[in-house]
Amino acid sequence: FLMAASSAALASEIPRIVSHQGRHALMVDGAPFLILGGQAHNSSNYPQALDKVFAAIKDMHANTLEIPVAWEQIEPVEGQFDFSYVDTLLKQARQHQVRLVLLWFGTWKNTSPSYAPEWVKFNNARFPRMLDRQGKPNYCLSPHGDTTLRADRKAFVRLMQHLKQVDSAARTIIMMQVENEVGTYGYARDYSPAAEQLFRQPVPAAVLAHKKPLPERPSSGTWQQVYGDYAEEYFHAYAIASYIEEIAKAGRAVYDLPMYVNNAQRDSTESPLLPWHENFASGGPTYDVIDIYRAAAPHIDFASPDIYDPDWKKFNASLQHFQRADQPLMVPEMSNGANYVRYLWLVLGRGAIGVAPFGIDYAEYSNFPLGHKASDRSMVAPFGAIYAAFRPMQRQWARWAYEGRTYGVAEGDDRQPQSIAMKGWNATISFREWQFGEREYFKDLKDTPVGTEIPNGGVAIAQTGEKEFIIIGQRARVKISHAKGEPSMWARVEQGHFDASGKWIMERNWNGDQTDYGLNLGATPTVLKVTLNTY
Ligand code: N0T
Repeated sequence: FLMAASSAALASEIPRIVSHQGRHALMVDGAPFLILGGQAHNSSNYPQALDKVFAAIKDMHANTLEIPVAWEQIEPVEGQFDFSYVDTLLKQARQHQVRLVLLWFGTWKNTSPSYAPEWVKFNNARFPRMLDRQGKPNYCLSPHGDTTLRADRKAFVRLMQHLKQVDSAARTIIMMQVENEVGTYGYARDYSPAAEQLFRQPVPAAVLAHKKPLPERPSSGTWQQVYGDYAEEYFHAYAIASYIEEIAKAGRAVYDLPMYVNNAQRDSTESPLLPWHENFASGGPTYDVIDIYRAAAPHIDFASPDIYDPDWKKFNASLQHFQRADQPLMVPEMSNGANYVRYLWLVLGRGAIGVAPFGIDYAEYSNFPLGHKASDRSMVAPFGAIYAAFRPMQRQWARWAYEGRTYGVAEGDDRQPQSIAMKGWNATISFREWQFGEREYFKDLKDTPVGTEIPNGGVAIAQTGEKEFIIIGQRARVKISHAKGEPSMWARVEQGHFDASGKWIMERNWNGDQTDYGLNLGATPTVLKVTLNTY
């Protein structure tokens, strides 16, 4: 009886982010949870559109749906709120046993006020747009508009009040994204009189504490004095982050769900890092200003990258930038293209709290060339095969990630082998190998394995013991050797899965051809429980 009572108490625990020694976990129902997510299209936030969303989410074996809630739909008339869509969404998500991450499309959706109600987006007098250097309004609402902030905050608070009322028991909603891909295209900052006045003030101490002044610059002073050519971007980031903080803080005071922001990135490999030059949305949470967001928005748990560049080096660099001791890594959007499937192994292996390809939705829309040309099952299935393998052990995986036991690789654009240094052991992952033999045995063989035309291999490894590993992957060869060079061999290589109670169920034991040339994972994502020993 006591155990039943305590697990019931745990089941209604509110989701939250926990951190320990620079690693992080998203706690859902009292235990680490791995978001195997998919994001719906932008206009699927209506009851009639949900069937096509949930059908795709189901085929994907996703455990979480990310979907917008638009300001224009919950407050179409000022002061009159309508949560009927949210209620339908919740009901269907529960029927499908899928959790929700709600995306608040408020003042900014990809920098634009398109999702703000009409009474907001066409009233420049009440809800000021940013002004350019000539004093002309541009498309983007100003982060210095107090009335805009108060109106957005009021709507968001009403939403959180409603969510608290209808979801405190079930906890179907596990996280909130506040706004979407904020920043401003084409302008470094607002040049309105209010903004000008603030730009000439000293940089706030909280910012200075997080974001170092440029070399050979004064340690305090105005934005220009401290940050030079970067001042305008940093100032605008601070303004937007502070605005978002007010919204998140007020929302969390009502219902304290984890909250985050997402980012349409700048080039993650640009070196040296150049000042903003119209090459990305200024003021958004790009990696170079995460510190400013940390300083200005303590009620935002993390900033996260939306990844739409398939370049392997850039993808890796993005993850490195956003995975930090002071915030968890999550990829709330990445392209649903076939050349991104491999990145699930990398993201999940690196210990992210979650990932969600974008456009997991059978609405007939394709954002090609960002994403897949198709919008049917053929787009979803490759992601779904991986989620299906992870899903039975998502709780274990999230815990291993929190404990720092996990590693991941995605096949590179160069198709070359990669190595992973684990505790006491090194893994080498190679791609496009035949499953039998070593390359040098068959030097003249020109054939390449079927299904490897594009880079689509990957592996994630959890080191679950001193000599024990859970290996999950596809289209890759894994070899593990002792870090200090002692001779070793496989003790056991069990293929299997975890059952609902978390018990390992062996399906077969790999040996002979299946282990003599490394562990050759095929096209179907496979889970292995591996032990090695030295002799
Ligand atoms: C994303 C999505 C949706 C040349 C694009 C990515 C989503 C938003 N924006 O389908 O609109 O709501 O967050 C912008 C990426 C631009 C990259 C251009 C590369």
